[in-house]
Amino acid sequence: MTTIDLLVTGIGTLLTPTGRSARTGAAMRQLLRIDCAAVAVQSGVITDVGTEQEVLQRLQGATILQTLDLGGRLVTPGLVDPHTHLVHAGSREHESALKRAGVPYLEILKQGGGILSTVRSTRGATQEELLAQARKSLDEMLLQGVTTVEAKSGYGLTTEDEIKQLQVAKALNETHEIDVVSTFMGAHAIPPEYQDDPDGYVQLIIRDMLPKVAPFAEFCDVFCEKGVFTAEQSHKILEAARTYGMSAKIHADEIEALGGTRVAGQVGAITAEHLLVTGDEGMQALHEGGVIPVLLPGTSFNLGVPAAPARDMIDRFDLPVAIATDYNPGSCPTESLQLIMTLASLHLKMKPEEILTATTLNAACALKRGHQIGTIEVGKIADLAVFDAPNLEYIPYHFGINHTFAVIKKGTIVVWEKKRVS
Ligand code: IZC
Ligand code: ZN
Repeated sequence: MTTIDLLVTGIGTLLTPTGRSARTGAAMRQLLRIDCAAVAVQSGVITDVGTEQEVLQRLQGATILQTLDLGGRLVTPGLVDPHTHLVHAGSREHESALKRAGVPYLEILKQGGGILSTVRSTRGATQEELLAQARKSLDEMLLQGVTTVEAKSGYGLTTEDEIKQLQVAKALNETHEIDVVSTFMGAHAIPPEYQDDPDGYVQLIIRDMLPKVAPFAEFCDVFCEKGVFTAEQSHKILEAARTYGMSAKIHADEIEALGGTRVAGQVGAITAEHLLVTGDEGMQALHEGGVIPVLLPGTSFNLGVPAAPARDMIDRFDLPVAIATDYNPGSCPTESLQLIMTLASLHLKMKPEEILTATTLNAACALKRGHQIGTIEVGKIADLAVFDAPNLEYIPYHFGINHTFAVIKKGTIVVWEKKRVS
């Protein structure tokens, strides 16, 4: 006889993209909508989805261990945040006055601040301190309905300190409700010790870091940017990372377009991220390379620069856009994916359905997890976000507050009435 661990009923409206691969262009707007829905879960996996009537009919005779009535609320897949710099020490509010005075992001970095300021704090922190700070951020994210997060290293910039960050991400993945996916980003800045020998640092990454971090990281990312890593250096690092089994990601075209989108295609990168100044040629390269653009509208908002050309990516280049917070202590100090959804609406001009796909299925595919999460379908992991909102459009529209009422992670209720219950 069938045993159902959790039967979720009273779903006013269930909204989800469908499938296992990223939705491109106009298909980003195609959602499955079921009113008066129910979802059945067994061992953390979705075993049935449909109208409440259909599901109850199919479950006749089954043993149902727990029923949860959502009182007519809106349900989507658990949100996925596919670009964060989660593990770090300290913060950078002391640079706010410089920014207000018009000193550009790359100039602050050149003067030894920015990323390098966070590198100093992170090198000086213990694993316990890093863990405590990152855990607080994950707690915030979970309350917002986020069930999977990517975490990049890149504030250590020595083999030992990069491993320290990655070990913290691993420990969080093992102990926190949120799934944490690790990316090695030793190529985030040139450390002070290599200021006069950037190629020497690239060699250190390739020869020493990559083999040692490989067991801790699924992805390798490079900040391809003026004064940071060139397209050629990025290409070398990402090619080498692939030989250690890491998939490629690249920070491309954040401030200047150096050809990172081309590199993404050449190395078979899963994603290219930021893309604030990407032109037609870059978008074509992403299209031809099958690369997912991960857009970060919180960063352009906070840096006071124009947002990424999301409409061109969706309408003209048929790309599968994903969006993320870019949570980090400098260019985007927020854990709030719901604020980012608002910015995606206001600045990227994305439609509510596109925003949902970009923060669920496409974000899951940006982490190579489209077969496991990102939609509410039979066979996928039961990660659900429950919103106190009359409709999907309301979530980005009514901004600056948390609309998440409940969160179900792997079939377990972890947030209820906006509070942690796990
Ligand atoms: O700490 O500034 N862009 N890396 C590349 C960042 C932003 C994070 C930071
Ligand atoms: Zn980033």
